[in-house]
Amino acid sequence: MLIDLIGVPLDLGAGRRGVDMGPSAIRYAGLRSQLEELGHTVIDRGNLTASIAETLPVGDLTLRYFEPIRDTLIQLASEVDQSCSQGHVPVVLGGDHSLGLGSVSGAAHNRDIGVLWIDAHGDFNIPSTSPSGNIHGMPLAALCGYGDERLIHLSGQRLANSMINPHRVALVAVRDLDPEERQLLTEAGVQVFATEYIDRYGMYETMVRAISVANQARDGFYVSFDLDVLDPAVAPGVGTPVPGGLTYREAHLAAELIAESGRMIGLDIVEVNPILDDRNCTATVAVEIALSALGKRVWHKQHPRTAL
Ligand code: EXY
Ligand code: MN
Ligand code: MN
Repeated sequence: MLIDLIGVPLDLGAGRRGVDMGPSAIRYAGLRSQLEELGHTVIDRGNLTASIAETLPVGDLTLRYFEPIRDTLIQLASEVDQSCSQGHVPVVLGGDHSLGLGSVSGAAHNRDIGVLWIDAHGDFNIPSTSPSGNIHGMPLAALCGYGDERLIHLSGQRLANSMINPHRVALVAVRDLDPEERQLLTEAGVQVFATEYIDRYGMYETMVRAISVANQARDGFYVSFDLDVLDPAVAPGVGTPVPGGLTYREAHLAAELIAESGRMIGLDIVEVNPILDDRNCTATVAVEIALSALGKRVWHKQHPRTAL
């Protein structure tokens, strides 16, 4: 596989500083060398430019830092689109989750894709339902056509063909939704696999179903993985931790099943916050999960009883 690493040192979409250092932390944890050991060819495309909060006005309080975020997301969409067009797999290192609007828009440009959004949160707010005005709580809604026009049409024409069909979106391991965000998810028809679903049916069954939702799209699916989906005991270095998250093994099983499907066209690894982390352990887990999603196995290359 040809893998493009794209760093996005952006934290303007989050409520607290620090995730802008995520790309460095993830690189430092050895992503590139371990991907190469797996046999992949890796091109590190460096970091995109992102502004820093101290130099900017917040702007509209219901869509905080919209303009500088948009500037970064337009760059990102174009990089991801290019990477996919070349038949490469873009791996986007965040950065706050507002970047998912750019990466998935780029992957979806003139392509029919589904989305696996693996996150403690729904990221399905619109400005009028958001309790914070933070754009990292809104990207999935915007991708599905909900919310402020400025977010939905990031750069007008160029991304006009990038809308995601919400029926091809699976939200996995969510456990913190705002009341109106919940209503919007229902209205849109997103398939929500909340933590209680995982408790009942297990991670294997949950992922088989979630993948089958995203996999209905013609050109495969994009995976946007927010580290706060893990339990804070495993991944403490995130800005918005929520108790009751995935175990280390559940997250790996999810990643392994994604790899086995052979249909992932790109991957985001977001919300790693080195300031809040414990000796870079969250970035280290992020790297391990990315490796599993890109084919790393302890032993079985293809488990005999898995048919996806
Ligand atoms: N739902 C809350 C909000 O919209 O402000 C929290 C969103 C956190 C989003 C995180 C990173 O996935
Ligand atoms: Mn998120
Ligand atoms: Mn989250």
